[in-house]
Amino acid sequence: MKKKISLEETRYSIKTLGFCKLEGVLKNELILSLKAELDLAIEQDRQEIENYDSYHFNDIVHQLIGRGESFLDVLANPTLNLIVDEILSPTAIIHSYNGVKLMPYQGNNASKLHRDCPRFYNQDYPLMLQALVCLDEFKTENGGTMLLPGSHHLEEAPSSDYFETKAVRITAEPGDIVMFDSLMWHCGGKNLTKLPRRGITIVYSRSFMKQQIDLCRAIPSSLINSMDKVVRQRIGMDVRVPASFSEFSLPQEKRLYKANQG
Ligand SMILES: O=C(O)CCC(=O)C(=O)O
Repeated sequence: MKKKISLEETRYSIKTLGFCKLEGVLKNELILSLKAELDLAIEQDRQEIENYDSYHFNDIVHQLIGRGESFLDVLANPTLNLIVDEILSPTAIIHSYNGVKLMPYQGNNASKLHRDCPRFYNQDYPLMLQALVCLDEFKTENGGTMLLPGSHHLEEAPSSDYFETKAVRITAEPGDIVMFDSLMWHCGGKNLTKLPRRGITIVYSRSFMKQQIDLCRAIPSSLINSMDKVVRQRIGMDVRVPASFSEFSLPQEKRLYKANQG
Protein backbone atom coordinates (compact mmCIF):
# COMPACT_ATOMS: atom_id res chain seq x y z
CA MET A 1 0.00 0.00 0.00
CA LYS A 2 1.33 3.45 -0.86
CA LYS A 3 2.52 5.59 2.03
CA LYS A 4 0.60 8.80 2.69
CA ILE A 5 2.69 11.91 2.11
CA SER A 6 3.39 13.81 5.31
CA LEU A 7 4.72 17.35 4.97
CA GLU A 8 6.39 17.15 8.35
CA GLU A 9 8.25 13.97 7.43
CA THR A 10 9.21 15.31 4.01
CA ARG A 11 10.59 18.49 5.54
CA TYR A 12 12.47 16.58 8.24
CA SER A 13 13.92 13.98 5.86
CA ILE A 14 15.12 16.49 3.30
CA LYS A 15 16.69 18.68 5.97
CA THR A 16 18.48 15.84 7.75
CA LEU A 17 19.02 13.04 5.21
CA GLY A 18 18.81 15.27 2.14
CA PHE A 19 16.07 13.28 0.42
CA CYS A 20 12.59 11.85 0.70
CA LYS A 21 10.52 9.50 -1.46
CA LEU A 22 6.95 10.50 -2.30
CA GLU A 23 4.96 7.43 -3.23
CA GLY A 24 2.33 7.13 -5.96
CA VAL A 25 2.35 10.78 -7.03
CA LEU A 26 1.68 10.21 -10.73
CA LYS A 27 -1.18 8.20 -12.21
CA ASN A 28 -0.59 5.27 -14.55
CA GLU A 29 -1.98 7.00 -17.61
CA LEU A 30 0.42 9.92 -17.22
CA ILE A 31 3.37 7.59 -16.64
CA LEU A 32 2.61 5.79 -19.92
CA SER A 33 2.51 9.05 -21.89
CA LEU A 34 5.67 10.31 -20.21
CA LYS A 35 7.51 7.14 -21.21
CA ALA A 36 6.29 7.34 -24.81
CA GLU A 37 7.12 11.06 -25.08
CA LEU A 38 10.55 10.58 -23.55
CA ASP A 39 11.34 7.74 -25.98
CA LEU A 40 10.21 9.93 -28.86
CA ALA A 41 12.31 12.91 -27.74
CA ILE A 42 15.38 10.67 -27.53
CA GLU A 43 14.75 9.26 -30.99
CA GLN A 44 14.31 12.76 -32.44
CA ASP A 45 17.55 13.96 -30.82
CA ARG A 46 19.38 10.93 -32.13
CA GLN A 47 18.23 11.77 -35.66
CA GLU A 48 18.71 15.52 -35.46
CA ILE A 49 21.72 16.27 -33.28
CA GLU A 50 25.13 15.95 -34.82
CA ASN A 51 27.53 13.83 -32.74
CA TYR A 52 24.57 12.79 -30.56
CA ASP A 53 26.36 9.85 -28.95
CA SER A 54 29.46 11.71 -27.87
CA TYR A 55 27.56 14.46 -26.03
CA HIS A 56 24.36 12.78 -24.91
CA PHE A 57 26.21 9.64 -23.95
CA ASN A 58 23.54 7.06 -23.53
CA ASP A 59 20.29 8.88 -23.76
CA ILE A 60 20.08 11.90 -21.51
CA VAL A 61 17.70 14.51 -22.92
CA HIS A 62 18.07 18.16 -22.01
CA GLN A 63 15.03 20.44 -21.84
CA LEU A 64 11.86 18.42 -22.21
CA ILE A 65 9.36 21.25 -21.83
CA GLY A 66 7.51 21.65 -25.12
CA ARG A 67 8.41 18.17 -26.31
CA GLY A 68 5.18 16.54 -25.21
CA GLU A 69 2.11 17.54 -23.24
CA SER A 70 2.77 15.15 -20.41
CA PHE A 71 5.96 16.97 -19.37
CA LEU A 72 3.83 20.01 -18.58
CA ASP A 73 1.30 17.91 -16.69
CA VAL A 74 4.05 16.93 -14.25
CA LEU A 75 4.80 20.61 -13.58
CA ALA A 76 1.17 21.23 -12.68
CA ASN A 77 1.04 18.30 -10.22
CA PRO A 78 -0.30 19.68 -6.91
CA THR A 79 1.70 17.31 -4.67
CA LEU A 80 4.96 18.14 -6.38
CA ASN A 81 4.20 21.85 -6.23
CA LEU A 82 3.26 21.69 -2.57
CA ILE A 83 6.60 20.11 -1.68
CA VAL A 84 8.58 22.57 -3.83
CA ASP A 85 6.70 25.47 -2.22
CA GLU A 86 7.29 24.17 1.30
CA ILE A 87 10.89 23.01 1.02
CA LEU A 88 12.28 25.60 -1.38
CA SER A 89 9.91 28.47 -2.07
CA PRO A 90 6.54 29.19 -3.72
CA THR A 91 8.50 31.46 -6.08
CA ALA A 92 10.96 28.70 -7.09
CA ILE A 93 11.59 28.31 -10.81
CA ILE A 94 12.81 25.44 -12.96
CA HIS A 95 16.55 25.35 -13.41
CA SER A 96 16.52 22.33 -15.74
CA TYR A 97 14.14 19.63 -16.91
CA ASN A 98 15.93 16.56 -18.22
CA GLY A 99 15.16 12.94 -19.01
CA VAL A 100 17.32 9.87 -18.49
CA LYS A 101 16.85 6.56 -20.22
CA LEU A 102 19.29 4.10 -18.76
CA MET A 103 19.64 1.52 -21.50
CA PRO A 104 19.96 -2.25 -20.95
CA TYR A 105 23.39 -3.43 -19.79
CA GLN A 106 24.82 0.09 -19.63
CA GLY A 107 25.55 3.05 -17.40
CA ASN A 108 25.61 6.68 -18.52
CA ASN A 109 27.01 10.08 -17.59
CA ALA A 110 24.74 10.22 -14.55
CA SER A 111 26.30 6.95 -13.32
CA LYS A 112 29.33 8.96 -12.15
CA LEU A 113 29.33 10.33 -8.59
CA HIS A 114 28.17 13.95 -8.79
CA ARG A 115 25.90 16.60 -7.41
CA ASP A 116 23.82 18.95 -9.50
CA CYS A 117 24.44 22.24 -7.73
CA PRO A 118 28.00 23.44 -8.26
CA ARG A 119 27.92 25.92 -5.35
CA PHE A 120 27.91 24.98 -1.69
CA TYR A 121 25.26 26.80 0.35
CA ASN A 122 24.06 27.13 3.89
CA GLN A 123 21.35 24.60 4.63
CA ASP A 124 19.32 27.22 6.49
CA TYR A 125 18.62 28.72 3.10
CA PRO A 126 18.47 25.96 0.46
CA LEU A 127 18.97 27.12 -3.11
CA MET A 128 18.12 24.06 -5.18
CA LEU A 129 15.85 21.07 -4.86
CA GLN A 130 15.24 18.35 -7.38
CA ALA A 131 12.57 15.85 -8.25
CA LEU A 132 13.57 12.52 -9.69
CA VAL A 133 10.40 11.23 -11.28
CA CYS A 134 10.55 7.44 -11.65
CA LEU A 135 8.85 6.21 -14.82
CA ASP A 136 9.93 2.58 -14.54
CA GLU A 137 10.55 0.59 -11.41
CA PHE A 138 13.87 1.60 -9.81
CA LYS A 139 15.77 -1.29 -8.24
CA THR A 140 19.31 -2.52 -7.69
CA GLU A 141 19.41 -4.62 -10.87
CA ASN A 142 18.42 -1.80 -13.22
CA GLY A 143 20.63 0.87 -11.72
CA GLY A 144 18.36 2.56 -9.18
CA THR A 145 19.93 5.88 -8.14
CA MET A 146 22.36 5.85 -5.20
CA LEU A 147 22.36 8.70 -2.67
CA LEU A 148 24.66 9.32 0.28
CA PRO A 149 22.36 10.30 3.18
CA GLY A 150 23.32 13.62 4.77
CA SER A 151 25.88 14.41 2.06
CA HIS A 152 24.21 17.74 1.24
CA HIS A 153 26.08 18.96 4.33
CA LEU A 154 29.46 18.03 2.79
CA GLU A 155 31.37 20.74 1.01
CA GLU A 156 33.73 18.28 -0.71
CA ALA A 157 32.92 15.05 -2.52
CA PRO A 158 33.18 11.88 -0.44
CA SER A 159 35.73 9.31 -1.63
CA SER A 160 34.27 6.74 -3.98
CA ASP A 161 35.07 4.00 -1.42
CA TYR A 162 33.13 5.84 1.28
CA PHE A 163 30.27 6.54 -1.09
CA GLU A 164 30.02 2.91 -2.15
CA THR A 165 29.95 1.67 1.43
CA LYS A 166 27.49 4.17 2.85
CA ALA A 167 25.22 5.23 -0.03
CA VAL A 168 21.65 3.95 -0.17
CA ARG A 169 19.98 2.64 -3.28
CA ILE A 170 16.67 4.14 -4.34
CA THR A 171 13.99 1.55 -4.89
CA ALA A 172 10.79 2.98 -6.26
CA GLU A 173 7.68 2.21 -8.24
CA PRO A 174 6.70 4.01 -11.44
CA GLY A 175 4.99 7.25 -10.40
CA ASP A 176 7.01 7.72 -7.21
CA ILE A 177 9.06 10.91 -6.96
CA VAL A 178 12.30 11.17 -5.02
CA MET A 179 12.89 14.74 -3.86
CA PHE A 180 16.41 15.65 -2.92
CA ASP A 181 18.55 18.64 -2.09
CA SER A 182 20.70 19.36 -5.14
CA LEU A 183 23.83 19.34 -2.97
CA MET A 184 23.38 15.60 -2.35
CA TRP A 185 26.17 13.45 -3.71
CA HIS A 186 24.58 10.78 -5.87
CA CYS A 187 24.84 8.72 -9.02
CA GLY A 188 22.75 6.50 -11.22
CA GLY A 189 23.74 2.85 -11.23
CA LYS A 190 24.34 0.48 -14.12
CA ASN A 191 21.38 -1.19 -15.71
CA LEU A 192 22.02 -4.94 -15.68
CA THR A 193 18.61 -5.89 -17.03
CA LYS A 194 17.29 -6.21 -20.56
CA LEU A 195 14.77 -3.38 -20.18
CA PRO A 196 15.44 0.37 -20.13
CA ARG A 197 15.02 2.31 -16.88
CA ARG A 198 13.57 5.77 -17.43
CA GLY A 199 13.37 8.82 -15.21
CA ILE A 200 12.91 12.55 -15.37
CA THR A 201 14.97 15.00 -13.33
CA ILE A 202 13.47 18.39 -12.64
CA VAL A 203 15.80 20.76 -10.81
CA TYR A 204 14.14 23.74 -9.09
CA SER A 205 16.07 26.80 -7.92
CA ARG A 206 15.45 30.11 -6.20
CA SER A 207 13.85 32.59 -8.58
CA PHE A 208 16.90 34.87 -8.83
CA MET A 209 19.25 32.14 -10.09
CA LYS A 210 20.05 31.63 -13.76
CA GLN A 211 18.49 28.67 -15.53
CA GLN A 212 20.49 26.06 -17.41
CA ILE A 213 18.53 27.05 -20.53
CA ASP A 214 16.54 30.29 -20.71
CA LEU A 215 13.12 28.65 -20.75
CA CYS A 216 11.15 31.84 -21.44
CA ARG A 217 13.08 32.23 -24.69
CA ALA A 218 13.38 28.52 -25.48
CA ILE A 219 9.68 27.68 -25.27
CA PRO A 220 7.40 28.97 -28.07
CA SER A 221 5.15 31.81 -26.88
CA SER A 222 2.07 30.00 -28.21
CA LEU A 223 2.77 27.23 -25.69
CA ILE A 224 3.59 29.64 -22.87
CA ASN A 225 0.28 31.45 -23.45
CA SER A 226 -1.63 28.20 -22.99
CA MET A 227 0.10 27.29 -19.70
CA ASP A 228 -1.61 27.66 -16.41
CA LYS A 229 -0.43 30.33 -13.98
CA VAL A 230 1.65 28.03 -11.78
CA VAL A 231 3.49 26.48 -14.71
CA ARG A 232 4.20 29.90 -16.26
CA GLN A 233 5.64 31.05 -12.97
CA ARG A 234 7.76 27.88 -12.66
CA ILE A 235 9.32 28.38 -16.07
CA GLY A 236 10.39 31.86 -14.98
CA MET A 237 7.83 34.11 -16.67
CA ASP A 238 7.45 36.24 -13.52
CA VAL A 239 11.19 36.94 -13.18
CA ARG A 240 12.26 38.02 -16.67
CA VAL A 241 14.80 40.82 -16.82
CA PRO A 242 13.67 44.01 -18.58
CA ALA A 243 15.79 45.02 -21.57
CA SER A 244 15.14 48.77 -21.33
CA PHE A 245 13.90 51.40 -18.93
CA SER A 246 10.53 51.43 -20.66
CA GLU A 247 10.19 47.69 -20.00
CA PHE A 248 11.41 48.25 -16.43
CA SER A 249 8.74 50.85 -15.75
CA LEU A 250 5.78 49.04 -17.27
CA PRO A 251 2.57 49.06 -15.20
CA GLN A 252 2.47 46.40 -12.48
CA GLU A 253 0.31 43.87 -14.37
CA LYS A 254 2.61 43.92 -17.42
CA ARG A 255 5.92 43.87 -15.55
CA LEU A 256 8.41 41.20 -16.55
CA TYR A 257 9.90 40.95 -13.06
CA LYS A 258 6.82 40.82 -10.87
CA ALA A 259 6.71 41.97 -7.27
CA ASN A 260 7.37 39.55 -4.36
CA GLN A 261 9.27 36.94 -6.35
CA GLY A 262 11.77 36.13 -3.61
O1 LIG B 1 19.17 8.42 -13.51
C1 LIG B 1 19.60 8.40 -12.37
O2 LIG B 1 19.55 7.40 -11.67
C2 LIG B 1 20.24 9.60 -11.75
C3 LIG B 1 19.97 10.86 -12.47
C4 LIG B 1 20.90 11.92 -12.01
O3 LIG B 1 21.87 11.67 -11.40
C5 LIG B 1 20.66 13.30 -12.31
O4 LIG B 1 19.75 13.59 -13.09
O5 LIG B 1 21.39 14.16 -11.78
